Amino acid sequence: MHILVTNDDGVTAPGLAALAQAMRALGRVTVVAPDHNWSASGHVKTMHKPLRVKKAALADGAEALATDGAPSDCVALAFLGVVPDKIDMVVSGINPFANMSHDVTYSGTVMAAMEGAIARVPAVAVSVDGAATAGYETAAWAAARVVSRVAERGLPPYTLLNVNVPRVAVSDVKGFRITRQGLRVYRDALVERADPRGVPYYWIGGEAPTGMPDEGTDFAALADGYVSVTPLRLDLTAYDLLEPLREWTL
Ligand SMILES: [Mn+2]
Repeated sequence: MHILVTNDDGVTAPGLAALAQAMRALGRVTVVAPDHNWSASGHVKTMHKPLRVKKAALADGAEALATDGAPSDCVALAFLGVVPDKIDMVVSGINPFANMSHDVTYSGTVMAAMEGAIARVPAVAVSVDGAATAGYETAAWAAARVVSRVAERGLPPYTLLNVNVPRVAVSDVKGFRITRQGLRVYRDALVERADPRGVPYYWIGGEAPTGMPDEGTDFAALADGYVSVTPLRLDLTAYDLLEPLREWTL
């Protein structure tokens, strides 16, 4: 199995090195990652400027390729020929701070995995709750568990798994829960200041988001000490709205 590993925090991020190490136990690993932090960059396709690819080193010194494109660009470049060998799976992370609920649309980590789903290979995104001050050991262990199962079972086309790992030791993980997206509560607040010339500028600030730990959700799983595994699909159609909208007789 040839696994493409990427992230949104940049090629030198410790979570990427931890993920690449865990994946090497499961197959051959190629790393193509952004040359700087693209967190919260969402799903990007760079079309207005050239993209460069350079040899780089992970935090542990292992070989990687770095690009000046977004996380999803890294995956697209790999499939379009920057990585000549066939890629069997895309694994993205390990992102510090969970990517749950509506976060997935902002997340460069999850959208890099989604680019893998567009390329029609199984894809997995991995994030750890909080700032990962306890390290990436638990998330790397959980990623290996999920990815080895995906390798056995496969995933339907255009789907991916979004994995969020509690910030506890491996021995304290209660298990794995298959979850749905919960409801994220953002607490963004606009900060308006003046630049040195007196012209106003804006900064999106505010407090860290929270979430509703409803039963069956990603938030509830993490709150209860479980690894959350949420299946996502590219098709965002609101199927329950198709018939009601037809009744509008536009
Ligand atoms: Mn990130």
